[in-house]
Amino acid sequence: MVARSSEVRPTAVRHSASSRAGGRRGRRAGRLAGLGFSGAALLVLLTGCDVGAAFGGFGWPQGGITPEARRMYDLWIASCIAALAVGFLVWGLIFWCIVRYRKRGNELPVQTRYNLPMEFLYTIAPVLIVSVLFYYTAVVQTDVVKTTNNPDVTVEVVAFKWNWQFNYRDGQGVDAETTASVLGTSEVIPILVLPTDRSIRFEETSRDVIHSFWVPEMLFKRDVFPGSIRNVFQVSELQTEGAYVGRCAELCGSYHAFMNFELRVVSPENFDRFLAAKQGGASTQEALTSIGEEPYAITTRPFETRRDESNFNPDTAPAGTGS
Ligand SMILES: [Cu+2]
Repeated sequence: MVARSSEVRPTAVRHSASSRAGGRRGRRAGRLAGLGFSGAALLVLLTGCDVGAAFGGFGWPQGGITPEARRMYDLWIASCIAALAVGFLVWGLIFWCIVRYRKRGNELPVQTRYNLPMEFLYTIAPVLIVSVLFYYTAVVQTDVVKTTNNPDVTVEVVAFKWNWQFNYRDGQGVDAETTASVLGTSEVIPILVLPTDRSIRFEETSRDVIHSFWVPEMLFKRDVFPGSIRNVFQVSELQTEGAYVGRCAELCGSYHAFMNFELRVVSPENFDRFLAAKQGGASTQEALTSIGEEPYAITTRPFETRRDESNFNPDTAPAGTGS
């Protein structure tokens, strides 16, 4: 829309009349902006790495147990802080404009158009912000999905309706051999025992439909596909011993919600003893007991499937034949 000439006051006249005042205002605005940024920087320094914790992780799950999880968490927290800094700047400018240029009479304020420096700024600034976010996202993502050829432990995750099998392998790929195995049932939650301080490669495959392997404390999940697709990911180490619930994160059928398992992180020495006991023929529960661990899952429990002769395909198949 083109404004009538009477609505546009010549900016050059105003400029000469108010250049000194504008300069003072500019310096004051600069000081204020500097003060704001210093305050924000001081806040970050004072609270250190707890900025995320102070704000509940800005909605991101906390308590990651792998370096990869912590890197993703840090990226999220830094992105949130950057977004908030831009947000406060924009909100501040909006409110400043509302107050500074509120209607004081019938005279129109200076109509500013085709301000090239301004247009250049609000085109370049978002491109720069997105580029920086993209760069750090690409760096973290590349790091998180990185695999190596010589992990310390390789475990094959086999998903099926509706449970898990974990196979400890002597190498990588489909041609490697399983040296020990943990199989979940409707009565016993499968426990995936893994060591701290060692790199671990997960190789995923499904027997039927798409599932998803998810341990929330890894802050990472990956789909498990049937057929020849073998999804692989790796963690450089598990940093904290303990028991962590694992879930299927893909709606895979009627009993999807029952596909829980437990990740039990133990010391490398105990892991070696556990694996030796399994390879010697012990059950998972016996092997866990032998290293002083609880034999059954402590973070979740088997669900009552309520499957019996009266409700499991009563007209078409005897109970227990599956679908
Ligand atoms: Cu599933």
